[in-house]
Amino acid sequence: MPTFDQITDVLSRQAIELPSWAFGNSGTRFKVFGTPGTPRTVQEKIADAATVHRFTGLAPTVALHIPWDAVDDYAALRRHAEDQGVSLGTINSNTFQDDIYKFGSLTHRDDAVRKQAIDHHLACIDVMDATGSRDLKIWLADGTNYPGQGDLRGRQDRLAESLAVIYDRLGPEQRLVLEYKFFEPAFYHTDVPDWGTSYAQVSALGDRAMVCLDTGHHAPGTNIEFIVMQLLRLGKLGSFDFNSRFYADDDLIVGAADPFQLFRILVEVVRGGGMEPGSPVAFMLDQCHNVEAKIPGQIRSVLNVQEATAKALLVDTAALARAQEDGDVLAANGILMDAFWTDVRADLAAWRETRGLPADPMAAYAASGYQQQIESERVGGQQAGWGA
Ligand code: PSV
Ligand code: MN
Ligand code: MN
Repeated sequence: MPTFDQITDVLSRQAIELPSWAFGNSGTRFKVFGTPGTPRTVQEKIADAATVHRFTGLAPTVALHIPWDAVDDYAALRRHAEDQGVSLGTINSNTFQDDIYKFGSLTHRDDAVRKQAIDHHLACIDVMDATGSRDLKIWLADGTNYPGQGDLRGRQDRLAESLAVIYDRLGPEQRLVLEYKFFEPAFYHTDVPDWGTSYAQVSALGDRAMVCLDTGHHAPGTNIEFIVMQLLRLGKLGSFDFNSRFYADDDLIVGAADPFQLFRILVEVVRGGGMEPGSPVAFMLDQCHNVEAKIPGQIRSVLNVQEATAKALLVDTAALARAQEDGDVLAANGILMDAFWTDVRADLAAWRETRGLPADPMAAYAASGYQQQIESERVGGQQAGWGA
């Protein structure tokens, strides 16, 4: 097994993007609980995200959601982020909350609605130009509830046409990532339900269109690490939305529900070159903190990813390859499990200190007074955007 010192180079390159919406109030269709200290503006969301980065060194960028985070002056917002020590990251489009999109957006049979949805994405690329963002992330709520409600084939063809217009507008350094989700809000069919559909659509566009894999967007029992392997093998894994789930798209803290699954995913990321310098894979969180404190929730999340990554890097790959070649099933499985069961927490804590970071970022945040300060300064925080 490699020593901890042998994996710190890779660990020091790790960057996990935070979603602005994780800092807003969120909930379910039953109730949105207000949390003291919740940001009132996008500037305050960025300040909270920058706080997570200050305590962990793991989260140098913040994803925005348009129009939830819309401002008049994106160049000024970019400067605000940089002043706080972070950059603006992925721009997320939103064609799922307006009445006009009731029957679809980029797939809509009415050209006028489709044009409005396309124009929204073009406006998002204008935002990216001003913020310096590389990625446009598209998740669509498009789908139908009843067999016969829509022409599945026609919707897929229109999706391809709409995406081509959007892709054409990207700058040479910009990318489009298309996220899939097997159901919800549509319950019969979803227009981008799985990695294969996303892969087919982005492959038709070009090199700078890739798949976004949200860990919460699969049917129970799906072997997600297999999908990770396949997309890396095909050179089309653009980004992760990390979260964890017990039932559906729960958006809980990554690594909370199934740390072993997170480890297995990261083993395939490492195996497929996803942690190497210049890798196209972007790591993001897509979570909501409905009942727990938001900033510590994000700190815990990025630490969970770091811990699982360390374990994945500790796999003795030479011994594993030998055991696989020998057909030694139990030895091979044992080698993987040895890495998973290795407790890396003390090594990570000591290593953080050598980098000028707190050994225990959760405790350091709790002792910092930041939470008390925002709770006294901020009154009337924002909702994340849905769940009311
Ligand atoms: C909806 O399922 C969703 O959670 C997708 O995962 C998106 O990434 C996110 O919303 C933000 O649009
Ligand atoms: Mn997502
Ligand atoms: Mn989701």
